[in-house]
Amino acid sequence: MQPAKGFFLTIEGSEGVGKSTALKFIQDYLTRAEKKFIVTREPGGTDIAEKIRHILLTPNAAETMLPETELLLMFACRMQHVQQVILPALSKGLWVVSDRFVDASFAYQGGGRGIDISRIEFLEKWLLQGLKPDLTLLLDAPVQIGLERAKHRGPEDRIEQEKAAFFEGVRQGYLKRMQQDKKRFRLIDATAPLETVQAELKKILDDIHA
Ligand code: Z5A
Repeated sequence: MQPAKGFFLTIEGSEGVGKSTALKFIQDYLTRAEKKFIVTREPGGTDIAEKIRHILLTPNAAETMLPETELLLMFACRMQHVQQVILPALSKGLWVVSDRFVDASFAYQGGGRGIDISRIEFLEKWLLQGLKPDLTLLLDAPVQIGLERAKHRGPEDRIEQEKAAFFEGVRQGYLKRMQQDKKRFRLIDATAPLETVQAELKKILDDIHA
């Protein structure tokens, strides 16, 4: 499943680290650079995947979603997303910029929920068959800073309602995943002022672009 063309860029990080803000910056950069690109997200990115996203993120007082259900639904979304959106775009030579991808399952369902990593690796191997982002930007900040920033948004979704300990597991899950694939990841200090974060993003993009 390894496409020959295009560039696959993913943005990851725990709650409130500034992914959406970074994504907007990257989008503006690529537009100015006259790159052909699409911006997409997980969970979501296709009609079916967006419907599953709704199930995943809507709080449900009547029934608790099991961690395994959550993991499998994340991969169900991903399968649709990869086949319907990511691979076709990469094969046309486009940049694909995705707000989260498979690393989020290792961080949230692995680090956060405590699902054995080998189970997630099995799904990754089976369903993605070697597809990996060319570059993953990991925005990292201590959990309290992220939660503080996220406070100022609207009502919390089902996963956002989790406690700080869950997000600490998520953060550690991301850092562990990065250690296993250092060449693919770029760690960005999300506690830095916005201008510093954006200057770093610009430098990374300039380097790819060069
Ligand atoms: N999930 C999962 O569990 N497993 C999976 O496999 C996948 C996903 C793929 C949906 O993700 C949920 O699905 C998510 C993970 C889970 N659950 N959670 N939590 P999402 O990406 O749609 O939602 P999100 O994580 O809640 O991200 P977000 O809403 O996009 O937040 P953000 O992008 O990180 O933050 P932001 O809105 O850009 O920034 C927050 C605030 O901080 C905002 O006011 C900014 O102006 C401010 N900000 C940003 N940067 C800075 C700096 N540098 N300094 C100061 N202030 C800043």
